[in-house]
Amino acid sequence: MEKDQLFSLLDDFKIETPSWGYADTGTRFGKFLQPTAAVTIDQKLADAGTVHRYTGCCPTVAVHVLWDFSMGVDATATAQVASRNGVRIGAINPNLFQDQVYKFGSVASPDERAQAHAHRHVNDSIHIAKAVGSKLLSLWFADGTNYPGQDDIVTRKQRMHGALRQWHDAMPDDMTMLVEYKPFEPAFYHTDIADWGMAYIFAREAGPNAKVLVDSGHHYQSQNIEQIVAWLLDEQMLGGFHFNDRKYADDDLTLGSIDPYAVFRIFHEIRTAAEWRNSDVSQIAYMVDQSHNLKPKIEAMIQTVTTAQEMFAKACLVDRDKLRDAQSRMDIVDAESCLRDAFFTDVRPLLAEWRKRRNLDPDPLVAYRAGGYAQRIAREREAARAASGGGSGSAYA
Ligand code: AFD
Ligand code: MN
Ligand code: MN
Repeated sequence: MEKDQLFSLLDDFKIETPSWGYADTGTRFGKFLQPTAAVTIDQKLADAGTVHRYTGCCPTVAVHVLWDFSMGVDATATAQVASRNGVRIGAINPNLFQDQVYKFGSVASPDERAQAHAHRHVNDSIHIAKAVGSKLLSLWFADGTNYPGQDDIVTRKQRMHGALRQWHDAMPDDMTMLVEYKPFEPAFYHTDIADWGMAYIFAREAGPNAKVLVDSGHHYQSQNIEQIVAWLLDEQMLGGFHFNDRKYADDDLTLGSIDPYAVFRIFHEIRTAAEWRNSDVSQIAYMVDQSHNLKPKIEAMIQTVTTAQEMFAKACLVDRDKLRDAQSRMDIVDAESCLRDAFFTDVRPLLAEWRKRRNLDPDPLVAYRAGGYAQRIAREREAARAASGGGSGSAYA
């Protein structure tokens, strides 16, 4: 592949960062607070704007409605804050799992109050999306049960079908619904949207503007994620990704920190669909979904973003003419070598040149660290916490 062709593909490769990735989060065993952690949506958008300023490929920010839009606050004001930070609001994520009424689920719950609460919240979320110019309604449900017999699986399925159809039809025609799946957690026995097949059926049944969201951390260890991606691409049902990595379960490690080759193979399937089948891959929403427990949040976000660029660039370099020839000769080693040669190509010098041509520092992480942003916001946010009477969170500090 010619350098300019690669650079053009890199120009189009945009990755959305999540507002929640800049705030303090933890596990059910506790939270380790960071002095630079964002609290307000203004701080989250400032952090996201900083990541975009150094990487040049993160112009949009996914938001979580309950955490980022206080009731009664004009959503367009938040869109203006985003714009002042050089970014735009991206996917709108309703929160259908935190309120007490969701104890037995949201729309799949047998509790009609929960269903009504969820409908009100998603309709509010659609209004917010319209107000901020977002084209993506990204739905993840914690809905499920903890014990066999707790509720009827198919009755819950039907409740979910009804809600998704209703919300799909409530969206403007230029909005896309993303249906995300997750095999378990927080439900311990069954999750109502547990795998790609269920998400596919729910999206297909909801309507033409619904597609599947693949969260890379939401698969069992043995699952072949790139096969799922290839199938969804061929069915024109791949809406986008939540990028993260995991060694065992769920999704809070920086992308590629455990298995970068798996990330490369996902991008290889996307490039193959584009090059061999002329699939339109331009609308795939590449989004990060990770909430770094221990790493400094902005540094971890820059790591994930630059790793995604690196794996994508490697996948672009696969010699697919040579690959097709090797496959036609059923030469396994030659065919596999086409992928391995690309994967083991060090694309960092190419990425550095791509950045320099766009007046970006060749190494975003080094530039970010030298820029002093972390030190400044730590002082400002500590002062804000002190002024509001918020302590450090430790009994021994
Ligand atoms: C959690 C869920 C899911 C969802 C994300 C944002 O597992 O991935 O997309 O929160 O709501 O990670
Ligand atoms: Mn996710
Ligand atoms: Mn997750």
